[in-house]
Amino acid sequence: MTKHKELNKWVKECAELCKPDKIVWCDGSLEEKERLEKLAFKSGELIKLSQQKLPGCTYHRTAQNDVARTEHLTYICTKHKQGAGPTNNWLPPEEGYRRAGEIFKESMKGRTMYVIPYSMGPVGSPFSKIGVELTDSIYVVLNMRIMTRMGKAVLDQLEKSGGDFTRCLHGKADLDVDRRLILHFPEDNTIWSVGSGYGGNVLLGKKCLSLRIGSYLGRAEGWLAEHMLIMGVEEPSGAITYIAAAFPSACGKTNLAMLLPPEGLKRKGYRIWTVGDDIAWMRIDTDGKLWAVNPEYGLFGVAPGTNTKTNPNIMAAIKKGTIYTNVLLKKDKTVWWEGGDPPVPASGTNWQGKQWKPGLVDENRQPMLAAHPNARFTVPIQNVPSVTNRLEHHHGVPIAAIIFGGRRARLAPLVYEAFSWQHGVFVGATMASERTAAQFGAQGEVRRDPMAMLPFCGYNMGDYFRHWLALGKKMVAPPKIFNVNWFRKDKDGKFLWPGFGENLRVLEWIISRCKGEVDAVRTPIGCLPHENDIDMTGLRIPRENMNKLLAISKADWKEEAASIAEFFKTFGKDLPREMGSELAALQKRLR
Ligand code: OXD
Ligand code: MN
Repeated sequence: MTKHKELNKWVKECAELCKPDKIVWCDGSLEEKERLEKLAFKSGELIKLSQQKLPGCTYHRTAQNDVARTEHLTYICTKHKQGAGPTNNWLPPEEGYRRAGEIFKESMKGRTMYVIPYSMGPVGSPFSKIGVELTDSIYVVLNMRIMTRMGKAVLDQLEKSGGDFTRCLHGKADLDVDRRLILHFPEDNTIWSVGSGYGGNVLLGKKCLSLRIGSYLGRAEGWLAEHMLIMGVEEPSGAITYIAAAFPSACGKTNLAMLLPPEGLKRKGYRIWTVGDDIAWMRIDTDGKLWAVNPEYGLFGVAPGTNTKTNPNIMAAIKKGTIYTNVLLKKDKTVWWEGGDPPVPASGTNWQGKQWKPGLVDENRQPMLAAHPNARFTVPIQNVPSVTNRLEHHHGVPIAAIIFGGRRARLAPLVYEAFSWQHGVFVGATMASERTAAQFGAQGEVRRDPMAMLPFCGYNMGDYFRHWLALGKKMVAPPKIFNVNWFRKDKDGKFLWPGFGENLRVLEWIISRCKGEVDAVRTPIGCLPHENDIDMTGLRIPRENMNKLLAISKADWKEEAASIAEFFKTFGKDLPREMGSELAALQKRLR
C-alpha cells in the first residue's frame, strides 16, 4: 500500500485482472534480496553459484522459446496508426488491452505479484522518470534491482511528488510464444508485457520505458531517448571528451564503453570512463549544448565472446553480484560461454539444461552450444572498474561527438564524419546492419536500423527524424556526427580491423576532429581521415588493409543510395523533406 492514490488504484485493478494470491511491495533492501533468492533457489528459478568464486552471483535459464526480444510481438498502441508510423507494429489501444487482457486474466493465480517502484535516472532528479512494474517473476525483481534504482526511496519520491509514473504490468503467464505480447501505450504512459521471461521483453525500465516510452516523452518534452553508449576519453591533462554512440544490439557497445587503451597507445596516457553501455537520455542544457545521462543502473550484456582480452573491465565486474542467464553451468558452480576465458571446460550443463562437452552435436548435427548466443549477465554498473563518478549527476556529461555504426561486411569505411548536423541525421537515419542474436529472426541479414532505434522508437520514425533535425537547430554547437564500421571484411571473409581496444585509434581521430586539430579528406559520403592521421603505432596490420578499410566504391555507394531511396519510400509523406534533399545531394556527389 502507498499514500499515492493513483498507484493504489492501478495496483488494485491489475490484481483484479491477474488474481495473484499475494501482493508484495518491494523495498529494495538486502534482506528482501536474500529472501527472494531463497525462494527462487527453492523453486529452481535460480541456482546459487559458488559463493567462494563468484560471491553474490546466481544463475538462471529462460524457457527455450524465450531467449531474445520478440520484435514481431512488440507493438505501439496509439489511437491512430499514423502515431506508430511505418516501422512499428501497431494495434489500437482497446484491441491491445483486450488481447493481452485475455492472457493476463487470472494468470497469477497461485503466484505472488511484486510491486517494483523504480527510477530511471537518479532518484529525485528533475530529468528522471519513475515507473512501477508489477510482475510475477522473482527473476525480474532481482534484475530490476540491478538495472534500476528501485524500492523505498523511489516510492517515497513518488508519494512526495504525487506525480505520474509509467504503469508497467508484466506477467509470465504460460511462457507460450503464441500468447506473448509486448505492448506500449504511450498515450496512457503504460506498458503491458505478457508471456515472456526474457530480459529485453520484461525488464520494463530498459527498452520499453527508457527507449519506447522515453522517445515518445522526449519528443513531447524536447529531448532525446537514444540507444547509445556514453563514454569519456580522458587525456593526461585531465580533459575528458564525452562521446555517445549508437550501434544495433550485440554490436559491441558494452565493449566500446569500457575499452582499455591498446599497447601501442599506452604511452599517450588515455583513460576511459564508462557512463553507460546501452541507453542515453540527451537534452540541451543551459549552455545550449547537448548533455547526456544514462538512466540505467546496471548492464545487461551479451556473454558469448566476452573474455579478459576483449573486455577486461567487464570480466572484473561480473565476478560478484551478477545474475547469469543461459550460459554454461560448470560442475564447480561457476560459468562459461563460447568465446569466454580459457580453458574450455571438459563438461557442464548447457543453457538448455543438457549435459554438454566440447565436440557434441545437436539433433540438427550442429555443434551443441554451451551458452545461448544471446546469453547474458546482469551486473551493477558500480562493479565496473571504469565507471564514471558522474553517474548521479543529474546534468550528466556534455557530448562532443555522436557516433553511428553498424555491422557491415562491405561498403562502409572504418570511419567518416558527416558534413553537418543535418547530413549526420541522414547518416544515422540510413544506418544498416547485419542481424545478430539479440533479435529473433534470420541472422546475418542486412536491415536498415535508423540510429539503432528501429526496434525501440515509440512513435512515427518520420517524426523522430524531424525531432532530431529540430533539436540540431536549437543547439549552439551541436555535437559532430560520425559513422564507424568495425566489421568490414576482406574477400575471404576475414575482418580487416582488429576492433576492441584498438578502436581507440579511431576515437582519437574523432576527438581531434572535434577539437579542430586535423583536417580530413572530403569524399562523396563524408570526411575521411588522411592516411597518416590514424595513429597505428604498435598495430601490425598490412598497409593494404588500411587502404581497404578507408576505400569508397562509387558503384557500391550508388547501389546503396538506390536502396536508401527504396527505404525512404516506406515513410511516404512522413519523411522530412531534408532527408530527401540529403539523399539527392549524395546522389549528385556520387555522379
Ligand atoms: C539489449 C538489446 O539487450 O539491444 O541491449 O537487445
Ligand atoms: Mn541495446
